[in-house]
Amino acid sequence: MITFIDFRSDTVTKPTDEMREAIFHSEVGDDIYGEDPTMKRLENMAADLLGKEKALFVTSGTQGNLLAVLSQTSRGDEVILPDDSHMILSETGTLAAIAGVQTRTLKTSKGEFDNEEMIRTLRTKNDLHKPETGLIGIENTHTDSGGSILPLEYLKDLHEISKEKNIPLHMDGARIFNASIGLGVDVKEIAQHADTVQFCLSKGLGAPMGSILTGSEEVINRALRWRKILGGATRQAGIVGAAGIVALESMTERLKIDHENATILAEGLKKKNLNVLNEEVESNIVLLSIRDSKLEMNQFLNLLKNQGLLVNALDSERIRFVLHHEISHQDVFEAIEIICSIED
Ligand code: TLP
Repeated sequence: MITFIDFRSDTVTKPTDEMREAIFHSEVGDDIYGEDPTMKRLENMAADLLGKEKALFVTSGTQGNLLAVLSQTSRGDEVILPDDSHMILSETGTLAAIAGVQTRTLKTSKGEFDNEEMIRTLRTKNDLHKPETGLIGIENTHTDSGGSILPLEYLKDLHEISKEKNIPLHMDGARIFNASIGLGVDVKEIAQHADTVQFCLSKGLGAPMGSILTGSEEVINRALRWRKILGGATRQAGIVGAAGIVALESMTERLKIDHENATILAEGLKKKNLNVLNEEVESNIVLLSIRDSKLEMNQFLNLLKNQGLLVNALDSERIRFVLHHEISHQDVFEAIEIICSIED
């Protein structure tokens, strides 16, 4: 049987033995009655880590982002997002389908808006014809540019602009811990520059499911009601919360290994003159362009798969490699050999 090295995503990671042990021993109660001690511990721990008043466990990153919009905007508002953000490209149109907001996209440079353009774009005047800007969204790390990290100075400036206009700033921080490790700063330092932050337990941190939405007590209380409306409230939630606690306690520091492996992969491919799109690897994602290959994307992916490598294509030209704790140094060297052999 072929064993695959799975670069498709960090979402494919399975719970560690320590997580399974914690799940087995977790103390649970009915979370809708507010009686699940493990879930309370996870939410308090997450709020403390991010320096926010309150945190809420949600079933997925998509749900966390949607709740951030539902609890901070009104129907008919516009939400400004990067044109290549996950909230625009890969959340099945939730903002239109459920939140009833109008999305307005702007081009970014590696996830960074042009702040001058942002100032011109925000609509706060009470003009009967125009939607009001209800929220600005950013993504950190920014997947589509290869896991780039938004600089702290940039975040500070953008948050100043949003505060001045009284428009909330939401960070889709699905991989905010990768950003924190990449910058070498506490995650609080990043989270302080957004009003709400969603992060995923189920990606590089390895938990089997769940994300966390953090923010002010007022906003998170609204999100709690919306989560119930969406059918996202659960009962003995500590069963999964227990794995989330292990993820926060023992899986954040090791992300630096994934970043190192991503750098080794990118450098290895560059050495063989393959077209790596990351100028510099900032976190755990490497993008490879096959624009100049004689092979079509499907052929390329099938050849990789036949040799034991699973990857995802972002589009017809770009392949995404995501590093995670189930991919070792040795796997990376093996992968470089396989990828290069396909282009030979
Ligand atoms: N991203 C997944 C897939 O949906 C593509 C992946 O493999 O990268 N924000 C960002 C930046 C994300 O990358 C993702 C998931 C989400 C939000 C949504 O999280 P989930 O899948 O838990 O709803």
